[in-house]
Amino acid sequence: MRARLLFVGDIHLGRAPARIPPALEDYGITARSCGPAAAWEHTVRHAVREVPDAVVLAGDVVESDNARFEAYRHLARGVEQLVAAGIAVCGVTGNHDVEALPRLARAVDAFRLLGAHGTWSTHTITRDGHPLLRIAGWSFPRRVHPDRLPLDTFPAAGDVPVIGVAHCDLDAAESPYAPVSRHALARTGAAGWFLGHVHSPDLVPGPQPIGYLGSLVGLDPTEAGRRGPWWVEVGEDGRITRLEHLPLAPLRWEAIDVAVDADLDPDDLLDFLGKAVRERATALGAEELAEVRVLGVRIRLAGRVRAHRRLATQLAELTREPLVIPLGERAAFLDRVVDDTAPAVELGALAEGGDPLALLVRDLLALEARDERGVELIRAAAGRFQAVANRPQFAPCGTGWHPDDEAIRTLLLRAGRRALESLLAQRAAPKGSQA
Ligand SMILES: [Mn+2]
Repeated sequence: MRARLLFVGDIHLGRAPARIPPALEDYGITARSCGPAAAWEHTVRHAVREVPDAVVLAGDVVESDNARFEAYRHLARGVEQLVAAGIAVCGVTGNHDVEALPRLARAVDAFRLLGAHGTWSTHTITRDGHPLLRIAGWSFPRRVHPDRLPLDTFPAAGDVPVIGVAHCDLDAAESPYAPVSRHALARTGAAGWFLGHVHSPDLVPGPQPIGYLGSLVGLDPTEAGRRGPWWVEVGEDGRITRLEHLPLAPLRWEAIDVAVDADLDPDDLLDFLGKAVRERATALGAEELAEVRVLGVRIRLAGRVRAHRRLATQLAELTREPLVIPLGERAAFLDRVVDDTAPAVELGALAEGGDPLALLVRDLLALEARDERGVELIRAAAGRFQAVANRPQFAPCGTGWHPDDEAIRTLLLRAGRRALESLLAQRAAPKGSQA
């Protein structure tokens, strides 16, 4: 084998993961203790145990150039531990750490900053003085870089194979963050490309892996699924022979879709949600969760429920405070429960006539069927949403709100079903037959 490497994506040391409930403190867990610093510690510990030829950082290692001193100290200490274990450490800057990472390189002698000033440079893995593999990196020279990643100067493979590392925006030509196409990266002839910037990991094993390493730990509920560094092995033929995503993050986010039975009793909701979380933990398995201290879960409930109205009330009641669910030596919490359930009524029968209920039902059916009328409703709503989002008082919020058609459809269905139930309840009130 030519080389064993550990690649690390966006760490963002100095940022605390969002939405960690204070109630977890009873389990000894805080946003800080399960965040980037802890994920970095797990990564360093793993590397010291396995002793790869190099640990390679793909940028956005620290959250910002003026990140608290503590973030910088965590980073420097980890690098020193790696170097003391005989492991080379190199990396490139991302858009978040254009100054902080070069500062680290000046302070910690053994840390090799690759691609300073936007010019490619390489770290060479050697054995008995012979070069075996080069890691070629490019660093963000400034916080934004609307020009393409400069591949025309990429140091292509010569005597030994090359692996590329950069912080960049794949297949997003208009991006201000060093845009580059996957195709252009493939043409460099590198054995693989390991990238920072986008926080969803998307590398897959193959003859020439190219993709994002992802965040080292999920920084908010949208960063769901496995998180951690990537173990990479390069064979004698210069090809990548092993590519493995190691689940070393102490915090893991999961998004779960749960189909609800029509007979669900809202009084059993707490047990029902707890069961869904425990089932997910079991499905993930002990190995996948070995390093996970806390599991943050979003649940989406779907299906038709007879006691739908009571379910909605119960849900609002239950989720006022985040629910913490003990899971052996770790804890899970419900970050949010999204209620996409619908009342168990036969809509077709209610669609006749010209009363408000029938009009509403016809719109709901149109949205469900995504027919011409449904599309028209989505278009109309999109215009209304946009008008609100464009109001000047929302300008400080930044890039604006641009929901896609499917998101608008979901919002309309949710609101429409709620209105439907209110109308049904009013109609049925004298008989008291509605849940
Ligand atoms: Mn990042």
